[in-house]
Amino acid sequence: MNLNEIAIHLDDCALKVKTTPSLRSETAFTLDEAYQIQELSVQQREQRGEKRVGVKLGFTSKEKMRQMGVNHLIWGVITDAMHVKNGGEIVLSHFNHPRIEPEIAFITKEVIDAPLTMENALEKISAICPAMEVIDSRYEKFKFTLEDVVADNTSSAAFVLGDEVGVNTDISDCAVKMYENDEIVQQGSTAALLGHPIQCVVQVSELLAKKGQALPAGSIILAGAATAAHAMQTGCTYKTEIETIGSVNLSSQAAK
Ligand code: OOG
Ligand code: MG
Repeated sequence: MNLNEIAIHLDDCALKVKTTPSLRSETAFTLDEAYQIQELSVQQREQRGEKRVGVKLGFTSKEKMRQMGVNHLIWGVITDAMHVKNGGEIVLSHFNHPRIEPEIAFITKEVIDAPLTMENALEKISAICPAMEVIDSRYEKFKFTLEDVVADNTSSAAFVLGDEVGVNTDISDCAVKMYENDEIVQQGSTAALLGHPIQCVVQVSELLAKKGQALPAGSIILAGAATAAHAMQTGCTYKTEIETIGSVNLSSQAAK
């Protein structure tokens, strides 16, 4: 398969809720080529009318790296079709094997097109929100190489944002708790995100600069999970509470 055929195959798996064996074993594409495949697969979504609304980072915490055995920061594209409203519903039959992650999100105030530092990154941000990401691998058993997962748009599937707080909120070390109904299923701290979550904005700025790309004002940046991801079950409410930042929730339903 050439890069475009791989992109169409992965997009088809997402659309039809199917899995595929690792593609890397068949075609030895590089990490750069994996990002080209990702871009081509996002273009498939755009052809169906989806709009880009921001980017997401993956493997920004040690817990996530440990869980998946991938030791490298990655990024992907999120679209409007992936956005679920706070308190909304995830239909599990739309996904292969969805997992949920507690995250935080940054909303950008100005275009980002050059490298930022820890000191000036917040100037580009208008608000911060508690968030959760639903990831779903198009690979069998959620097993992939670094190149595979990048090609698969870093397992992007859905996300939910809670109410915004101001940029002066201290987000450096806030306790994170994710609940399935009344039970805590994951917990950690925002400090797990590259040492300080604002570092996630810095990383995005560097990735953009390296690619000569710009992220428009009003975009969402999902900073990555501070804990391992949790496999979603039917008929549950998932809530993430982040100290001083706030909470966000959604529920799961088998089918519609
Ligand atoms: C890749 C996506 C990782 C995160 O928050 O670290 C990610 C995966 O684990 O399937 O979204
Ligand atoms: Mg994530």
